[in-house]
Amino acid sequence: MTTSSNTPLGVAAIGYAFMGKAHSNAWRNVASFFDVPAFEQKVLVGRDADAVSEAAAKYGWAESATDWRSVIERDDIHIVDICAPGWMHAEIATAALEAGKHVLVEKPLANTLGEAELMTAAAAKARARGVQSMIGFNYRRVPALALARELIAEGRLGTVRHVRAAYLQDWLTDAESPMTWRLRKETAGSGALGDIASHAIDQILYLLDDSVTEVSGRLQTFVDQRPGPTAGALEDVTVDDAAWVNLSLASGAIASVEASRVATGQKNSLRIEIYGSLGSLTFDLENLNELYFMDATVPVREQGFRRILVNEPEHPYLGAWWPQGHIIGWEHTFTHQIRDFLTAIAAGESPSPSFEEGLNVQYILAAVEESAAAKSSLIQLPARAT
Ligand code: SOE
Repeated sequence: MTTSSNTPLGVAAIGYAFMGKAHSNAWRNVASFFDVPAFEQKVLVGRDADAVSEAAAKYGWAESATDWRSVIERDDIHIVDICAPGWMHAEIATAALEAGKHVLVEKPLANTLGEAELMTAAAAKARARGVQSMIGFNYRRVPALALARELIAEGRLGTVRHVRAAYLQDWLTDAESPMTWRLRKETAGSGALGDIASHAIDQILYLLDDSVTEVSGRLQTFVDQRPGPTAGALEDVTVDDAAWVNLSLASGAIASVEASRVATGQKNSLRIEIYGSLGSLTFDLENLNELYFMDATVPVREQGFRRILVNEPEHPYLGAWWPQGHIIGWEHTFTHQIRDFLTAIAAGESPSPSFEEGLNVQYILAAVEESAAAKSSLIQLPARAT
């Protein structure tokens, strides 16, 4: 979609729950810290008129609406930010792209491979008309992880041999915790696999700039039924509580991914360890301002994991925030994401991660499901462009 450079880009966000709130916060703050093209927070869309109107007023949106279809047809809307659950992504994203709107969509790209393929085809067609699209794997915008990618690309780890990634949460540990849309296959697609293993898999592809050739996986549901909205009635849980994945990468490296929403005591821990021939890196999202670097090229008597406080103006994104040592948090990753999305739109460039990159993650998720259903067979993936 082309706009004259002095027309502010009109933004609509769809969804106002957890992710809608995180994205709204980013839209609200980004221009105070980063040099971004002019935009206006026009409209927040949700199904409950009163609740969405209240959220719009709180989160800085000029107005609210309940019908996303009429919003994406509006001439004053140039960007659609989809924070609705996965089962709505394909329909909204394809309609918005066809209407010529730039689209940012939360991860994972879609609930099914078929939907993800349709969305990617729509994104490619729209891109040819100058309409951009991006998937919200926000952890690519953690400064410490962006720094890790730079160090790996500079060869500081030598040849990367293996990666261990684990995304662990515990909000479903209690068997009495009620049903939500996240626990039904038809609304969420999968459980810990699509919700959080997708982040870990995306990180592996991003950090190593690599692709996956072989997949094996295992999925486990520990609590099969949970209390539904009717008192005393239980509903079937139709997604996994935990996912265990092994990956072979085109470079020759191997990786393991563990994801769980029943890892008692773990709140939002995305741990990544990368081991190379010349050094290693470790990271934990619960301490997101820190990256640990072991440089095996220094004399053995001086070796050891060194803590880098990723909080200097030289580090990715950080020059825009506070003086050194004034740490940032989880919400800043969404601000960085909006900054990168707006900057790419203004430059007429395709932002990353693209829908194609989201689709690559989706192929891996589908292969894990296939492998898990077949009880531990190895699924080969064909070579695909990133
Ligand atoms: C819930 O498990 C969740 O909110 C994910 O959906 C997000 O992507 C992740 O950032 C935090 O956990």
